[in-house]
Amino acid sequence: DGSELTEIGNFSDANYAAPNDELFGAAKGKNLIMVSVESTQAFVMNNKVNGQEITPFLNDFAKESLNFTNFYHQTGQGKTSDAEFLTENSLYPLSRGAVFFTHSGNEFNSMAEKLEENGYYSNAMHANNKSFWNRDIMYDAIGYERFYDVNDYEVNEDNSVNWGMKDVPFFEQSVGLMKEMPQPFYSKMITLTNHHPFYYDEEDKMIDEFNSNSGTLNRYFVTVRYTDEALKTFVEDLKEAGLYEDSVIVLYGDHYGISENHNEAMAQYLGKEVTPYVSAELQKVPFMIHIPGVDGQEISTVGGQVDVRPTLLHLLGIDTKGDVQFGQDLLSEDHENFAAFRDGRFVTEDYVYAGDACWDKATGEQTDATYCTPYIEKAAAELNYSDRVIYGDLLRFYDPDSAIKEQ
Ligand code: GP9
Ligand code: MN
Repeated sequence: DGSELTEIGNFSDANYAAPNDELFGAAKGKNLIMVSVESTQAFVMNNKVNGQEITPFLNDFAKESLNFTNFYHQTGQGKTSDAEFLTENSLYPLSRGAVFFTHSGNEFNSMAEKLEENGYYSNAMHANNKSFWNRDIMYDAIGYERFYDVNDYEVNEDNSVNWGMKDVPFFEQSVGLMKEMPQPFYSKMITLTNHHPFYYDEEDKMIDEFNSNSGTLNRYFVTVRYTDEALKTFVEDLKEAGLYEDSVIVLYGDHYGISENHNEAMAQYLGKEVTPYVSAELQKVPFMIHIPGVDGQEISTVGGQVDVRPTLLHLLGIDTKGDVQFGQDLLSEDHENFAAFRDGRFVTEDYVYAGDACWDKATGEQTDATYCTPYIEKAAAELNYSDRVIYGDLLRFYDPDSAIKEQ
């Protein structure tokens, strides 16, 4: 009931990290373009395969952005949809199944809704069947005013590969749609080409495959490189359309592309054994925020997708105090270095908890379990409170003007 929300609201309020004075509102009034970059892990950045750069565009763009270099995905079985859920709501996804399917009738207090209250036209853009991941239903609960799905794009055999429309034409046509949108707008976009099994057209191959016993990993580099190029053309198109200077561009990797089934090939690529520690570190995904007129900066705070909502809203000058959320503004001085994975693993400033062991980040070796012990409870508490919000549909009791806000 409502009192359960009060208890959880108190937990959430105690967790609130006040905005950074300098950066609060640094992007006020700008369009927000957030791209969920399919299956892109952080290890490909500033890295090469066969001597060739894998993400030349991202590497450059990161330098002009607030670039978060210790940022982890926190998804479960709901994959892309879990990443969407995390970033919109600052709630964790579920330990089993996809919350997009199981709780699409719930009420939420999404970033999209908050932006609408602040005059934004909110929409999602993804050139796939609208019912994939139950998006057509869940997007109503999240509150997007419009979902530009496959039917809003011109998709044909020539501009498709693997799962569907290629990223380059997707971005190109999306900019065409953006030109017609009322401003400021919030567009959440989802790429598709760099998706397992990472099939590509020969004409889109810009670097050579890796050479290991995993065709999946071998091809992955080629499709990541393609998506990197697509992002480059996207930014060029935004400039041409006159939208670039008025828009904040946010890129995040949704989840891993290379599962542990490919550890042997991954070890060959990395040149080291994939221990539970390395495996956890491989869950880092890119996260960068480009704000016109704001200098690039590397931010090494440990965080995850649950932190995206408060971070972005604060940059846009919208406070999140009193909101029921489990993330913290990554730019806040009060942000705690912490990222809980959905499966109980976690990362702190100095330690990684994985494979039921505590690992010292300084050495990459196992260390005394007691260093991790206090955080085991913290991770469990956050996940548990978040689960209760979802299972009890507790946000139906949330009233932004109620006492919860004042506590
Ligand atoms: C499908 C796309 C892929 O529309 O978002 O989903 P995934 O398999 O990565 O969860
Ligand atoms: Mn995905």
